[in-house]
Amino acid sequence: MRVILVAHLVALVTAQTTLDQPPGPKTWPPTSTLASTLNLAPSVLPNVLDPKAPDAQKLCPGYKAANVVSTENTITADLTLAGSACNTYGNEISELTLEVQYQDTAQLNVKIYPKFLVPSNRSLYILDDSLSPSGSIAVDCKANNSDLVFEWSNDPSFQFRVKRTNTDEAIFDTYGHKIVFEDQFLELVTNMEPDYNIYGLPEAIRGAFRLPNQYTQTFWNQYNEMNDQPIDANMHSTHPVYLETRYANGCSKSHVVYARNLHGQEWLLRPDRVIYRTIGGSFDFYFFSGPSPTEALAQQQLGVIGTPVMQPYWAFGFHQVRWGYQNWTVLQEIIDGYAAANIQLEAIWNDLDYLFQYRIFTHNNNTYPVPEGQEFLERLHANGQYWMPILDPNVYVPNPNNATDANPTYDRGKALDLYIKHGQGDDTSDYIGIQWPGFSVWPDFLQNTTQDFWTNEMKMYHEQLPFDGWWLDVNDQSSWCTGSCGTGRLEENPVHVPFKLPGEPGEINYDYPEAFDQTNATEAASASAASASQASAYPTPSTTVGTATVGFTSPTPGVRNITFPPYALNLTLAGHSLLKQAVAPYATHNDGFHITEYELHNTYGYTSGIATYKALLSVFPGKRPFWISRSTSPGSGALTGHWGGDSNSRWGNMYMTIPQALTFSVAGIPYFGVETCGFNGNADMELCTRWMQLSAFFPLYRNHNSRNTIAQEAFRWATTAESTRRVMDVRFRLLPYQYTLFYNAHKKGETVLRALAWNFPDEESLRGVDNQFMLGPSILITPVLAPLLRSSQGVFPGVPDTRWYDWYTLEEIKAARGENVTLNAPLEHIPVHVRGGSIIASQLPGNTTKTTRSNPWSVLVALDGAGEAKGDLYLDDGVSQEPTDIKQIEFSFAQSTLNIFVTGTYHDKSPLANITIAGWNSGDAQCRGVEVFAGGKSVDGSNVKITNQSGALQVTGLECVVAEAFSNDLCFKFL
Ligand code: MIG
Repeated sequence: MRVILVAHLVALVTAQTTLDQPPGPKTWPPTSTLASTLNLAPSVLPNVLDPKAPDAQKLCPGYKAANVVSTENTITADLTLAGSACNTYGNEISELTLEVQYQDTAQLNVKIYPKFLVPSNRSLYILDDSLSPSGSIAVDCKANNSDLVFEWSNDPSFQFRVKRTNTDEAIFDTYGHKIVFEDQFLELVTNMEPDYNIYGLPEAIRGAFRLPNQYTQTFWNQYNEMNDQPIDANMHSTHPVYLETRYANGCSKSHVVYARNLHGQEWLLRPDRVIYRTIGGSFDFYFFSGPSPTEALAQQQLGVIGTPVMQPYWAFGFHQVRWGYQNWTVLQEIIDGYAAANIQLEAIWNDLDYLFQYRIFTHNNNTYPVPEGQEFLERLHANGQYWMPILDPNVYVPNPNNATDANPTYDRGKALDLYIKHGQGDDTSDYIGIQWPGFSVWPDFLQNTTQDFWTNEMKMYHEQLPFDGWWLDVNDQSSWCTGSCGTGRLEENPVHVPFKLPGEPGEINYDYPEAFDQTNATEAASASAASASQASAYPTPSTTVGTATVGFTSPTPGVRNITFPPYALNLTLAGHSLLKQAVAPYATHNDGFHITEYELHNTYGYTSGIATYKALLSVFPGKRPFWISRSTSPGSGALTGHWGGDSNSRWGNMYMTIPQALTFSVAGIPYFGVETCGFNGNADMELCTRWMQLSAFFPLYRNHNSRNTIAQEAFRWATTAESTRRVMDVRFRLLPYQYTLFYNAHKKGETVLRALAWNFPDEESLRGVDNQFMLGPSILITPVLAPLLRSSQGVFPGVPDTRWYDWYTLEEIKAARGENVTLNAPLEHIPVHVRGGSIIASQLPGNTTKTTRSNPWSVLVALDGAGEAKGDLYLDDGVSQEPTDIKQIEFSFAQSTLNIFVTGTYHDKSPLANITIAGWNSGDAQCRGVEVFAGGKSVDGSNVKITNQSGALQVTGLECVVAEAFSNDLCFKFL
């Protein structure tokens, strides 16, 4: 077996690249050979799982710092190898540069990179700004006014710490560990305090938001078609960033650590340390001092990765999609279904079905003909609704022997020679893998011509079928064969993907959520019988894709192996291969240095994203691009949102969407949502009801389903429909609030979905809470996350100092600190609470965001213990890229008076109808009347009605009193 394996390897591993010799002293590549003690077998277990794997910390010498130069805001030094090279998983680099920058009061950057850097050193590819944003020194930043301080020592080898200036506490500390820097392996270890609290490192599906202290996160973007939603594993996106919170004496401090490197990598969380390993690139750490969690997250966005893109208002409506909507008529039926059920629908989305044989920028002439589509879209747009088709970045290569198989999009790209190259042997031929349409190529978004190509394709398509945005799928660079498998085989095109599609014989899904056998015993029994007979008819469902044999190599001096690097990342795919189900690591870009996917794989989501964003700006000049991306990396939040895809219709998957969403808040991508009711498998009424409730509080609210499972649109079950109508009412009333949160995120780096611990940072018992979450500072959601329950449980943070009100009844909650309160939650109901001290402006919900935006306003004032509250509201036209006409409104309530302070000129035509004050009764006198002042003058308020119910004061009829809802110096005095 071993012999066969090795033979395969020799055949496959032809992608070895010789490193270029750097200028300067010939100390690198090193002359020493592999330490014989390492004894790496050709095929070893992934190192993180292999107890016998060489330990670079023990074997490597580390570095010594010399020639240290400090300025008022930088420190630089030479780092020289402190002994003979260990070459554990690559060639050790003997001379490095240390560069420390005090970039801002709360931001410190530590870089370590090879001293002799030449751009063609592909294995050492230092992340260019065009691939991910970086930070720089703020004009007036000096080391002596920083919140952080860099400390280092050479004893026994170079090590460093980043400390808080005022407390001397180290937030990052490599003391006692070595720096390991090889061409295919970098390692650095930071000491952690016992029982540490860290959050982030997306993308992964995990059972907890607070990361375990024994956990490994691998990053290599992959789409595992055979194993949807692997838990705790690498997924589609790479965000090497975490937030750490430390509690002491009833207070907390938080900081963010961001390691700017997008090579394949691993974060090993261990009880007393975090071990950071990458298979290339450099160390480029950013530290943000907080000290509150939301401050630290804002600093990361403002200082380096960029603040989130401003979404159009309609992004916050409700979206419906499924794989399997066969034609325009079906789309119309879905739209009509929602209208008949009186459930809001903002946009109808298409999966691959609308395309001609899955080829991008085409349409299926039989099922999605253009003339019918144009009529359909005209109707849709006239109703204030939108169409969002799917877009994949791969381009189908036509069969050269079949003239009718032409693909003009391919031809236009080919004429510009902009596809990613094969990278083996003949460097000029294209890399041809397999994607949905068959053998396909991938645009190389590093080339300028690719932007023009992408923009042009989009514009031409829009002239035919005026789409409103895209969801860009599979830009994690999935390819379902190994290597450039289409080379020499194009006459077989269009080949079927090398696995069965959902619904094809043997792939019929009989899965139902847990407890379905109790709620629907008969149907569950017949599904399980059908499932058993399918299993016997198709005993060995195909689970292997491609033919690569995978093994890992011993490092060869001076040579690197980018197909099977010596350090094996713990990827989910068979053999932990970098090569499987994705464009191969040796495929190259046309950038003059022929940079390989080994370096750039995890950046494809970002580069395809920039191209898509810019192309959309050309299609819709002056308008905010609306699109979401399957694959993201630091910087993507400034372009797009993300969907946590392909979830299973299971209760556990629904719960795990909360930790997943919160990790994307850490990564600066607030426009996040999931496949509501689950993608794979059949949902049932109860799961779909609860999931529609939960997702209603995620910024992206989208129901999506796979092919050939049972339909799960919100109107399919009467109870789900009723529950959705109720929760949609809450969502729509919160639209202005959510939109304002996005504006604050965009302008100031504030977060949208928040962990309870972020809004109440000193309450240590909240550090692991993820069965509840908050939308902004004021709205607390306590969803039902398990079957058969008619209640949910949660805590009310901040009590007794903080008051909480039930959203629906406005009754005040009575809860003790830390008490796990059981809340009544019949099927149609999700518990939602408003935090005392908040003011929220709402509009009466219409059937789309558009109609909602012309409805009257209400203001909810939720009083705190002192009888006060405040809030803000941002308004603009909802679509302009850089709106010049905006309005910002500050509400404040104190001493029984609501004051409204307005800046900006945007004119909103809707009147203010109602004011509701929650918590009015406690301690306050009964209200007898309200006096309205506009611009200091009293206004006749005789039409105003005042009612007082369950502690909430309702003032109605204001629309006749106040002409414009929010004008300056408007003031309401409650007598
Ligand atoms: O290979 O288009 O996450 O939403 O339905 C990727 C088919 C397949 C993955 C997306 C999912 C979509 C599906 N796609």
